[in-house]
Amino acid sequence: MNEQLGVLKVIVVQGKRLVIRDFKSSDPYVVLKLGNQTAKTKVINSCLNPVWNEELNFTLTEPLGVLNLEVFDKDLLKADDKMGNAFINLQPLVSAARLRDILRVSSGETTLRKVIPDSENCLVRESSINCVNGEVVQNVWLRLCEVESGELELTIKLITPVSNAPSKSLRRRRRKSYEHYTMASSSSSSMNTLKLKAVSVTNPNDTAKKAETVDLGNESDVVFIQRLIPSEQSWNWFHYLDKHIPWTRPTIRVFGKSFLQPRDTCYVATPGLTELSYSGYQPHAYSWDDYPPLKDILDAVHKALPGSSFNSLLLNRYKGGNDYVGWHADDEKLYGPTPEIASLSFGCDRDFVLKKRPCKKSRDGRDEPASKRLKSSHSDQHTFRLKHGSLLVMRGYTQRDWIHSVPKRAKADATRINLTFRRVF
Ligand SMILES: O=C(O)CCC(=O)C(=O)O
Repeated sequence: MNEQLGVLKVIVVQGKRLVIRDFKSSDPYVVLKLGNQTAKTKVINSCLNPVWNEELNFTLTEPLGVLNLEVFDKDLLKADDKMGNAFINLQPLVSAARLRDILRVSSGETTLRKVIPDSENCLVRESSINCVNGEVVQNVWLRLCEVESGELELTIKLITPVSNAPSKSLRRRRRKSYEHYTMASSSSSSMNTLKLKAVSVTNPNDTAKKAETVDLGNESDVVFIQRLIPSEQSWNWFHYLDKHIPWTRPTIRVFGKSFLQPRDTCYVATPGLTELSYSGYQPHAYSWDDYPPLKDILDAVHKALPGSSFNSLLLNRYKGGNDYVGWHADDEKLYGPTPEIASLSFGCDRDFVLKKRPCKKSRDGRDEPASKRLKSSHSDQHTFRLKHGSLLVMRGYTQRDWIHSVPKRAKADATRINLTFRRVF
């Protein structure tokens, strides 16, 4: 279940140099989206530099991801025209709020951190996150994408209670956090500035403590680490992958029929390995060097699983709850009889379901007679909630004896990216 964190207030202040979509001007309005919540400003007629100064509110739930916005030109007789879009990752705001609590800042104005333009946002220029009388506030100018020109000014306020005596859940969250801040404080009479250096540390001992092993019987098991990668790092990787990976949605063949695969995909492998092929589709193998952050992600997975040495990676992107992967096993010969498959998830939570194969295969791979088939029972199925930054590892004979799926989920309305690391022999 989502945990409520407070309120996000977004003031849509103004737009500049918006594009012309009607004869000489446009009638712009802004749509903001946070997870499954949407809010709109009013329409301002015939204006390319509109001033809205309109406040739109959202409920905060965890994980808090990205605020997306789109600008439209209102039309009466046809569909509204697009005037560009932009996004901003809210994680820096969340870590600034955490810092406000640690420092117990509740009055005056203090600069908590700076955010620079990068792949995490559409910032036109650097912006600071301040604590203003206890509220965490960021003023930003965002450049509109997929359009010739246009910028939008927003003031984003994170309203969460300032806790001098941190709540149980905050203490828990702090304990869980792997981020350590080093601070040097310099102050002026009206404003304090804290210089922050965020260092992300994955402590292997902590990781080991959080690992939960589910014994599936017959030399198969699953290891599950709910949060291997800290949230902010996970969002950085999510946005990099979402933007830079050459996603494709191939046509595959299942039971003799052609289908569009119900998710985007990409394959990365060390050169010279046996080629992967599934459901009549042979993906092109990109190199690890094509997308260098993949090597950092691979290192993090290797660190968490001592002794592992993965050399290939299948990436899947689920653009919403209608995207899914049906029942299957990763039992291709190129992975050997007892593959270790490590599955790392970013973005929207999704269920991962494992169930015992309806027909048990014997050790040498032949199907046993129908009389010996296992009856399906409740204990023959396990569901794992794969959260942002989680790692699930299937080991032993899991691919021979079990099948898995990520089913459709109407409520999963945001994007999820999953990386399955494998070793090809
Ligand atoms: O998205 C997931 O969690 C599972 C992906 C999967 O089953 C696969 O790549 O074989």
